[in-house]
Amino acid sequence: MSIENESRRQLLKAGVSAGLVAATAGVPWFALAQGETVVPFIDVPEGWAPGPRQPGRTHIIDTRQINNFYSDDFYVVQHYGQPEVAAAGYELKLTGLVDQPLQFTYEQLRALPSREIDCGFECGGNGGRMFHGLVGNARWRGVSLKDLLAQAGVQPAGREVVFFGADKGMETIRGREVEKAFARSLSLEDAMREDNLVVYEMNGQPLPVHHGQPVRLLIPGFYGVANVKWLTQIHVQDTRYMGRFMGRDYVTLKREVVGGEERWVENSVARMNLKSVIVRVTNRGGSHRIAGFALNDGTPLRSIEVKIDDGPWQQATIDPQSSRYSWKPFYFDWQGASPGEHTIVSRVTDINGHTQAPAEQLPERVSYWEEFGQFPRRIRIGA
Ligand SMILES: Nc1nc2c(c(=O)[nH]1)N[C@H]1C(S)=C(S)[C@@H](COP(=O)(O)O)O[C@H]1N2
Ligand SMILES: [Mo]
Repeated sequence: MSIENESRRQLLKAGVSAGLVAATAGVPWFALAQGETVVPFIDVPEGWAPGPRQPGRTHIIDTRQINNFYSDDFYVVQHYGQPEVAAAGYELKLTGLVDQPLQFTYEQLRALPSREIDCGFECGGNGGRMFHGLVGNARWRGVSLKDLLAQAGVQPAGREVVFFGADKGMETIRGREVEKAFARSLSLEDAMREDNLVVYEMNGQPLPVHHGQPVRLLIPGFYGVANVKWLTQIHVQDTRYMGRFMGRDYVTLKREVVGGEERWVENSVARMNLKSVIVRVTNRGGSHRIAGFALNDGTPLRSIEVKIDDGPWQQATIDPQSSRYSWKPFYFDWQGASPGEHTIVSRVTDINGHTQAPAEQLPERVSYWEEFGQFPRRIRIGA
């Protein structure tokens, strides 16, 4: 079975109905056809360009330029710089409330049974101000986190699993300057999910420095912040981990009704919200192709739809390479577009009937984390 057929099968299994998956596998919208031209967005300021990736820096991708299901250009975010952690001499420690603390060298990890998974994610801080460019999709290879934890034997008291990176920075906490490593945690239940991997390969290559060389965590369906890069220690404990990136940063603040009471609710950024964005419009002679991608926590999708001006919602086609945790590229062919300015927007619905809402209908959101409302785009069709 070809990779395309295999992922089409997985997508169907994941609940995306056959009619929504393009019949011709492997013909997504990424590569421009002969004579196909890009229609510029008028909501992108003239000259706006995020620029190339640079060592040690945040890297926003230009979502108009997405040209591959597997990102050649994958966003980069880190908070304490990019440490150089060589594979030679690397060690992953598994400590805490386990029967048998474990240590693995890079070679030992690579010798364990491994799995590949297609997984896309975005930064919890991704949003319209960078045209949703803190995003990427890749094929990852690594070993099962669950198997590592099982091998160590989590003791009954173990509740929380903390993942530490090799990168460290100074933090001022209640007036005291202390050195802290980047870390994130998961409940034991979340940590034991089948698809979580400790990965060492990305798109068939060893992880590059900026994506966590030599080893990182991959929690499919979660925002990027969960995927601890330069992973050196996994620690099982019986209390909640309260570090900066769990308890202070990457925390949303929303006005919500809690059991009948209106309250301001703070949440640690975790599972990705259901989201789609349009990133490109092209002129294909007879018609215009509106293209974008959707992301979510892995819940199977029911549909992705596109609306033009005040028209009806119309069914888009989902790239058949899509699978449960990958991004889901989509396109809609717009016939008879009239010259002039238009507003176009997409929305995604999952099998539970949850639909991506217009931003105005979402709860009041004070922080910029988790921007997942509908994202209308403006374009001008030439005469
Ligand atoms: N060790 C470490 N891991 C980290 C971070 C970090 O600062 N240090 N940043 C996190 C955040 S906020 C994001 S969005 C993703 C980005 O992953 P990428 O750079 O591979 O795209 O890495 C996560 N893992
Ligand atoms: Mo992030």
